[in-house]
Amino acid sequence: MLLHNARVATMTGAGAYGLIDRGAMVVEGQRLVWVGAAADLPSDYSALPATDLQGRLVTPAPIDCHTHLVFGGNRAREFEMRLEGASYEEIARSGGGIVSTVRATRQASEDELLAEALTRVDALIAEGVATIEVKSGYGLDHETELRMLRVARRIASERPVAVTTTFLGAHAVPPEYLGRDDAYIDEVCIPTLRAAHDAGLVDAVDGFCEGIAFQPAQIARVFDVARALDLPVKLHAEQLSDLGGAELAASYGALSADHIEYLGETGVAAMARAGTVAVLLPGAFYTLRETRLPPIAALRRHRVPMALATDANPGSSPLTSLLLAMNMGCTLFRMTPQEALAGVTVHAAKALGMADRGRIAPGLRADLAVWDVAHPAELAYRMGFNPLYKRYFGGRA
Ligand code: DI6
Ligand code: FE
Repeated sequence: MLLHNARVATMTGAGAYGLIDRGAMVVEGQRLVWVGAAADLPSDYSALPATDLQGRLVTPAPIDCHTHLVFGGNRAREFEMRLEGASYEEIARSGGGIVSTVRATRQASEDELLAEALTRVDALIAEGVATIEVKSGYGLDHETELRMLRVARRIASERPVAVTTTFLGAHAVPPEYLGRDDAYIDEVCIPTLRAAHDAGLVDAVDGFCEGIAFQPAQIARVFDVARALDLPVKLHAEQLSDLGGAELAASYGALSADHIEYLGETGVAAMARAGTVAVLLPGAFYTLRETRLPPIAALRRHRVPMALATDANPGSSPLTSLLLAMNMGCTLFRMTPQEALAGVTVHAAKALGMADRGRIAPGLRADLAVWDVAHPAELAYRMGFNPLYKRYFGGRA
């Protein structure tokens, strides 16, 4: 198949957006086999069935590389409590927060969790998203953690989207282990990780390194198991305070360190050395009315790739729009529109360790988004507007 008459933001090479003005793409099966200026199209491709994209912009299909979109219930009441003055940490310490979603998730059946998750997945797909990372972490017991991961896997058979799963057993201490967090790690989190891995349900391992969650030494015990199982790691680090989480993650060669508002220069340098991606989550920054900005200047200086994601979750980021996350990345974090687009394409793919997507180049998956805009900066510029015209997932419209 030939796609032509398009402006193609390849997100490759050195130029802005890797833009090809009068571009064409050749797709064979699920893959791109040729990308370039229409004038250079080899003649043997010119007889292929062709689609005229009428000058529209084509980008790699966006990738949401950090979500918690499988969960039961919602936290609208907690939203009200915060507006009445309670802080996110106070609510968490008084038995609300993540633990309240754990209660609702434990009570929900697999089918109920799937049906609710699909409403959020559909919102992402409507913006062209083709790959979604989904975390566990609202079960915090053997049975419910595995149920969440099975639901995450089922999403990919219910919808034309790729899903990567992340085990987040070290997300919070469940009520039955209150005050016994080490016992939770050893008796529940680690054995559940092994079982989920045996069941083929785990692509990566995450943790929440924070005063209201787990200490670096506890995260390290989970990461040691991940390493033994040959699973990549990533970490919720420096979201509310600086515990040295990003540096710890980097020492395990982490795919990414996520949130990182409180990250300092040494942590940034450690990430640069390890090739760890910075996943920035402006939806949580916005919802929690955080004032400390992630260290964008230091990340740029150390050439740490920056990804952007929704962090879709019922507490700190009830956001299911990656376009809005791009807008927030620019307006709140002062990222450039080009950084924002790279953040949901090439760098999001890197944050997931997926080399076969996130750019438009021969050999890569034909996951493409076609937009009714003239210039890629328009994607991050508008708010609450979705200019998606068409989406290709593995070459299929
Ligand atoms: N940090 C977050 O922002 C989410 N998880 C985490 O470790 C929030 C999860 C929640 O509040 O339910
Ligand atoms: Fe998160």
